[in-house]
Amino acid sequence: MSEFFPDESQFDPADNAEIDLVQTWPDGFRAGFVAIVGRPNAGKSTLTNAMVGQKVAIMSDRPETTRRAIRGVVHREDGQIVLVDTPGLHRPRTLLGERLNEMVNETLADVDLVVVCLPADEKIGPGDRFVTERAFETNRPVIAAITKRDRVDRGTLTEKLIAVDQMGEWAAIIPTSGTRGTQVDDLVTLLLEHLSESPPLYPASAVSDESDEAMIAEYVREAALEGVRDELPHSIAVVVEEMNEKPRKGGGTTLFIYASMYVERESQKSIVIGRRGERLRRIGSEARAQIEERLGRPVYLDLHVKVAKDWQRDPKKLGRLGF
Ligand SMILES: Nc1nc2c(ncn2[C@@H]2O[C@H](COP(=O)(O)OP(=O)(O)OP(=O)(O)O)[C@@H](O)[C@H]2O)c(=O)[nH]1
Ligand SMILES: [Mg+2]
Repeated sequence: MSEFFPDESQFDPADNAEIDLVQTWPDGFRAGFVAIVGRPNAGKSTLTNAMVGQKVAIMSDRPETTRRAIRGVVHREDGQIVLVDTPGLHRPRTLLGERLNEMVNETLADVDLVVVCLPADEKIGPGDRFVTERAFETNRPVIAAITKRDRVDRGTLTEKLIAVDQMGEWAAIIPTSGTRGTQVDDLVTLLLEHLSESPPLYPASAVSDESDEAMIAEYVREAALEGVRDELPHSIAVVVEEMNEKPRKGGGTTLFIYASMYVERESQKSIVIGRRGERLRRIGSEARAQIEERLGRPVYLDLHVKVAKDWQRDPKKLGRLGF
């Protein structure tokens, strides 16, 4: 057993009750940062959540759902993996798109290992080759995860494995299904094998480094993405403006959350709100259910839809929306 304990000389013994940094780990423990990359919609966030065993990143069938590098921590007795789920690497059409790609490149510059997600049910395209090249340029080991394997038969999977094998010098190739959990533990084992011995990087209780506010905004956006088409998914951004506690009748408190949902045009606003506000109400109740589950307490969610004209192309507005 190795042990980490803060240098006692720095502490007054009376403060010992404050120390919550004691961590021990077995010999041979491994830890490191792993980037999860791939083109939009490849199944990166679904795979990340499956490995973490908890939802740290929102998922949707709309491309470019993930807009930040989201860290999720996998804890095992023999190691700890900090997964960094990234936005889908793509040919940018807006300033937002450029910033998302920059986030992927920054993540790639800073990890120990890279996983490239390649969906089993789609042919390898220029987008996949582009991401794969970026991954190999890191000079780190690169593992290919063939995602969504539940969507194809054995024959198709075999063809895919052969095609992927020819793309480069992979450290390993593994077919997975994030939704079914197929080979997800095997992927974790594989990742640990390619990481070096290291003390844990995060406390044993850490699952994600996302703040509650950031996660709340993401849950709202996820609910809003459902059922919208064309350019609208890209145009939606959500910001939590304010959160405060108010006493509840009969004791306890309710958390009041005030969030704004931004779209780029007036016409999009009416689509998001829906007939007689029906759609907005559905978004609100879906998001609220998820927020309550995450926070383990009742919340009141106040959602406003606002227009920030062409925010995806406007540096100032992007800044205000956190990009
Ligand atoms: N059947 C099946 N569907 C999957 C699997 N993994 C992901 N999906 C679906 O594929 C879509 C995209 O999944 P995400 O995990 O959001 O993809 P992503 O790569 O994170 O996408 P971006 O963040 O937009 O780049 C969603 O509708 C998922 O439900 C899988 O293993 N099996
Ligand atoms: Mg994603």
